[in-house]
Amino acid sequence: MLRIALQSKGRLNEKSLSLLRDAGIAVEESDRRLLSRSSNFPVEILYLRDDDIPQTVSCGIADVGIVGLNEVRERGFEVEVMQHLGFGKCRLSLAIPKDIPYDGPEYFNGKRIATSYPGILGAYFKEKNVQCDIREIAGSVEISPSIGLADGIFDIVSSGGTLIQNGLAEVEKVMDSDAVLIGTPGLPEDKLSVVRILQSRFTSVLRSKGKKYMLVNVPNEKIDEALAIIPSMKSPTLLPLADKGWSAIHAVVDESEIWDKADRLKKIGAEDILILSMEKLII
Ligand code: PRT
Ligand code: ZN
Repeated sequence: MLRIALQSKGRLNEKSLSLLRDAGIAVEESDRRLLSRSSNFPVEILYLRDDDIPQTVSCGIADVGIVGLNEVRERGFEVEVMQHLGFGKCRLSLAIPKDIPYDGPEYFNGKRIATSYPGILGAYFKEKNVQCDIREIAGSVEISPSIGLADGIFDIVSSGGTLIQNGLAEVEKVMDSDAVLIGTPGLPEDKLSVVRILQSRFTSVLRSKGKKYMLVNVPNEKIDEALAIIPSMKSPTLLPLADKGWSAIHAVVDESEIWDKADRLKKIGAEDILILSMEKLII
């Protein structure tokens, strides 16, 4: 039985559960006790605050966990980062009041910076050889400059809206973060084999995101041109139609490119372009 730690509530909770469900692992919504077992896969889920996940995984109380890379780096516990999961994307940045001129990290020498991430910030300033007064605070970091508690902040930024609302400008990005799958270093082989299945299912789920299945009928003499427009993951499927002289191409394409490809295919004489949702892409 593999034990996986997830955030109990908060920004990563719902997406972590969705990822497990999309990977075919039954997790009961109503069953949000501290520890619950999947009915169809050998995992049990331990629900924790995200702050506690790196340590719990590092010492082996949970075998794996899903948490923001920022928390992993801040806590500094020894864990293996096994897979980037692509959700919970954000960055950790330094920001100062927007009207103050900024000329590089040396600006922060002698300044007071409020943050909930003193570990990451301390390491960054050490590398830049900047001496700064780091003030650790637990929440509402973004209001610290306006109430005179700090000269700047170091915090999570996603859209940037919170900084703008508080009259701050982002001046240095220190790290990018997303949700990651972490594991206890040196997991035994029986657990690793379950982790590998989990990772391969996650990869399939992540690969199918933003993809569509395209079917298009083309005159045979235009097949080469059509194939150049729809490069596929592997070679696209080509099937003859009952109507001689025509073939159907089936291919997986990025959703963002659908309209552009459809317009170009129509221009070369393609017809009946059908776009279907793709639920899974198992490789
Ligand atoms: O209760 P628990 O301790 O488990 O949760 P938490 O309150 O500590 O964390 P939570 O749930 O807020 O965030 C969990 C993780 O989500 C973070 O550690 C990041 O890895 C990730 N994440 C992604 C974010 C954001 N985006 C985000 N925008 N975490 C926080 N924010 C906050 C940020 O602190 C700031 O206040 O959103 C604001 C900025 O957003 P924008 O869009 O205005 O720039
Ligand atoms: Zn937290």
